[in-house]
Amino acid sequence: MAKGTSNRTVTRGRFITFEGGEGAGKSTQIKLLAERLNAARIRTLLTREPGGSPGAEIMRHMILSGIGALIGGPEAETLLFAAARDDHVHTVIEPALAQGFWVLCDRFSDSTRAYQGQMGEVAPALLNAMQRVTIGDLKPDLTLILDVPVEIGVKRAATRRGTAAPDRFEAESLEFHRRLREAYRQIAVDEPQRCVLIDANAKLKPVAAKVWAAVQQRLLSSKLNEVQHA
Ligand code: T5A
Repeated sequence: MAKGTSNRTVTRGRFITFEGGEGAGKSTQIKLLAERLNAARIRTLLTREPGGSPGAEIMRHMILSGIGALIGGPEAETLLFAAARDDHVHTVIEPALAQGFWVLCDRFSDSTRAYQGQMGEVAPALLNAMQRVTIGDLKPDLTLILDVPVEIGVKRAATRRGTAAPDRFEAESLEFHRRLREAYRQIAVDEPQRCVLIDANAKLKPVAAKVWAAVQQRLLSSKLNEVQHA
């Protein structure tokens, strides 16, 4: 073995994504989960989409301004999301997982399925092709879908926004948000091994407890045993 190298193998980290409609509480809950995992001595990386890498953060501004939809319609917007994801996956997510970090991502490919697939009515063939190019075999180990009634989510998002103008998606109709909620609920039904639907229509603490229970049940029990026996 070369001088200075080690034969210690690093276990790949776990990949957890948070999904849901506007104002469901994803950003709030993902931070609480990161704190709990860090307290359990699990190294975590908190990231988000669109964005999460320097290049993708630049694209985020373009996308949320609505320019993609304006100049090229839903397909062009889908390509912008895919370009941002490609950079994020290859420069941030995959390297972090390989170094053993648990990656917590605020929105990922299910957002494209729900928003552009269901709402933008982009053809599944284009969505599948983009998914193959950007994420390949990378699938979240666990996806937590936060579910709230549309009126509550929209109200929460408006409160958080204050006097700022709504972004491209926040400005959509209530009917849009209702169909979006259904799209997410369908993803949870279609992929029960990967997804857990969390009732997020409650105060912060009970929602955080449900998130933590799902992580413990799906991913953490074996990991905590490893820590205890280390
Ligand atoms: N998009 C994204 C696509 O169309 N396709 C894609 O492929 C991707 C990746 C991103 C937009 O891009 C779209 C989807 C989005 O529209 P964004 O700015 O990143 O937009 O914002 P969102 O992810 O949409 O975040 P939201 O605005 O929906 O908010 P969150 O993160 O769900 O909610 P959060 O935690 O910020 O909470 C909102 C407010 O509610 C309060 C919080 O304090 C905050 O003020 N709150 C609660 N209040 C009461 N009870 C609770 N339990 C609460 N939890 C939070």
